[in-house]
Amino acid sequence: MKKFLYLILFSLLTFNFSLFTVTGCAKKDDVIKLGVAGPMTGDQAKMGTDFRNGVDLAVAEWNEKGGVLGKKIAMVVSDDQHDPKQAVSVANKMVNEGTVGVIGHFNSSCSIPASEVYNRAGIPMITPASTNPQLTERGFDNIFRVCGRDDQQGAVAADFVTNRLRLKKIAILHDKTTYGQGLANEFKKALGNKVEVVHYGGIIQGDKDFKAVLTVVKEKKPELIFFGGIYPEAALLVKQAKELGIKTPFMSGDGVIDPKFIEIAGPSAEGTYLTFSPDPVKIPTAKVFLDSYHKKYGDHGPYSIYAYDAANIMLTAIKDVKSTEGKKITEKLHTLEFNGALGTIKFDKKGDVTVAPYVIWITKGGKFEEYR
Ligand code: ABU
Repeated sequence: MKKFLYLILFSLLTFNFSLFTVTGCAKKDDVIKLGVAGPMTGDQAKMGTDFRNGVDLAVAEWNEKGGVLGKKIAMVVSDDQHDPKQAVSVANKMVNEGTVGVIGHFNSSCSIPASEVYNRAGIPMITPASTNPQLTERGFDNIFRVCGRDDQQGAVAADFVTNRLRLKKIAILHDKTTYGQGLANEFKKALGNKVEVVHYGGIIQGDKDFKAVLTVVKEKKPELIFFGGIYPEAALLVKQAKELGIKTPFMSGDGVIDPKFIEIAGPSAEGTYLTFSPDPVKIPTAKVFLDSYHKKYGDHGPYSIYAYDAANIMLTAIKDVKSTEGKKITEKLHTLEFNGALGTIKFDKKGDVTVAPYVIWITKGGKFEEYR
């Protein structure tokens, strides 16, 4: 009961928090509402928090300069709990609340169904992190992403495994989600017939014991285990593989690059590979963002900077068209060349970024670093 009451209180607070903080005693219509949606609670809450902080920083900077179109910006935070049904529900709530644009969601399994709601309502959505190709393949002109796609990162991972590591026998696991299974499929497709896939199968997201499936994988003697999924399960897989005496290298995608992975996996995380975009610490245009973010929220997460740029892109489009009309903002987003913390971002006709550079990362000394 106590937990239930806490959840209700949290939902109320997260949904309206910034509205209260920004507007004070202003009327609701005196603000422009920008939505931010992702997993704000539960085992992926770190990603949602990174989104919220990134958008919060952008909104604070705009509000310090007077807001947009002469109004203050209010951030409307929504928790989808990485549940597709909940994502549709919060999308409907945000539409009904009069949100003019949405930064989110995190999970492709949430972004895809939620984007149908935003598409019907004509509200532009920019996801900082949903990488499943399907998101931008349905002809929705108001749906955008500032990250790359899994067909791009799957190809980079396959190239690394075949041409750099020169491996011949791979096991592939996934978490049966739109993202996890989608990435596993793209990786497998890109491997072609250059390697033998000795095991391909799913695990259940939320499970805590993967020793049965790992024992099956061990018997097949793969030279690498690839996992399509998110850090909570990836960390347990790596940890339990080590406990079973599996020395095979482990590789995954962008859903795993979070300090929580290393925290949960401990020393077993050492030497694991993943694909993600280049380190923002090495991007000169990201320095101001990183300094401001660290001062206000502490360490940045992998997608904090993406959420920050996505919010700035949305607000710039609103400013440029001098309107909060979804159709006008959407049209502007398709032509905007935005110079932000990540560098220059431009969208193609589908709503994908025109440049999506994926690189290989490795965990070394308890930290993620780009692999050279
Ligand atoms: N791209 C990483 C995890 C988010 C998603 O696409 O589901």
